[in-house]
Amino acid sequence: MSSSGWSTDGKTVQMFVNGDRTAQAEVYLYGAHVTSWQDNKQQLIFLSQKAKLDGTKAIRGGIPICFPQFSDAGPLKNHGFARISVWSVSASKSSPQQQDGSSVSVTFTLSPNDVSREMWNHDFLVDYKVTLAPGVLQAEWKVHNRNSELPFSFTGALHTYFAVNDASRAGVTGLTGLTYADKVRDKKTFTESDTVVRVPGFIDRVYASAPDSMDILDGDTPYIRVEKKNMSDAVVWNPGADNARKMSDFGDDEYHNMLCVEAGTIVNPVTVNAGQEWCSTMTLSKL
Ligand code: TA6
Repeated sequence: MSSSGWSTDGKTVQMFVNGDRTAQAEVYLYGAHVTSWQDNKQQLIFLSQKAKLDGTKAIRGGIPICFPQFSDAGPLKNHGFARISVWSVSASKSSPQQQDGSSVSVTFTLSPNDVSREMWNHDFLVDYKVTLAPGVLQAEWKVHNRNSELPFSFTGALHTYFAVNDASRAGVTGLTGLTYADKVRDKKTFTESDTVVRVPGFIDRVYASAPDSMDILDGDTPYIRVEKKNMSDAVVWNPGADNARKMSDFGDDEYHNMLCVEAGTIVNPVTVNAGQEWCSTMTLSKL
């Protein structure tokens, strides 16, 4: 008999599924930030040993929520304010509940705060539902425009840091033929010619109109599938040695053990009219 459930200490939410295949996940209320996803005891998400977990800066690793701006694609702070805000748990308000079956979902909610009003003065509500099941971690995020009249536009991404044994052997499939902006080459655009995008060291590419399913390879072995709905673009990032040394919350050698493959809406901002909502999903599957 499978059992599943969640608990919280007010700072983090621990989610679990127990059965013939166990799964666990951890989410910080700061940033609604997934910091761990273990499937059958294998850690699939990278978290820097030097990550700040005290709310003083964005958590390095896990799944940062980039909203309402992706990276430096606008006037706001890099990746916006969602990942540096404290979210609330909007699932059942009562004590943690056992949920039948072999999956558990917890929904986190963000509404305007002093930081967001300073940066981006809109009346918004973001719901972020994390679902854990054997072999699967899913994030569904909804952005509601609660302005009375004004539409708003945003860019964003789920900036997932995957744990890999050796980034130089990792790869990403599904990107062949796409146009990408290459931050390593002054954001000039190129067309992807490789069937498998490998990680030569520093890589930082925004692929436009990426497919809704991409596989991360460990060597030539399929490792994790990234599926997205209603997010048009994808990012592949590894800081490489030089940038790793410049990040105070990232170990000098940690770039060997992580690869970011991000689902996002980056190239063309999303516009949400007053009273409307935008919804997207990212599903990660252990292959
Ligand atoms: O998603 C890739 C990227 O935009 C890189 O350009 C790099 O800046 C990375 O995000 C990390 O950004 P952060 O603000 O978390 O250091």
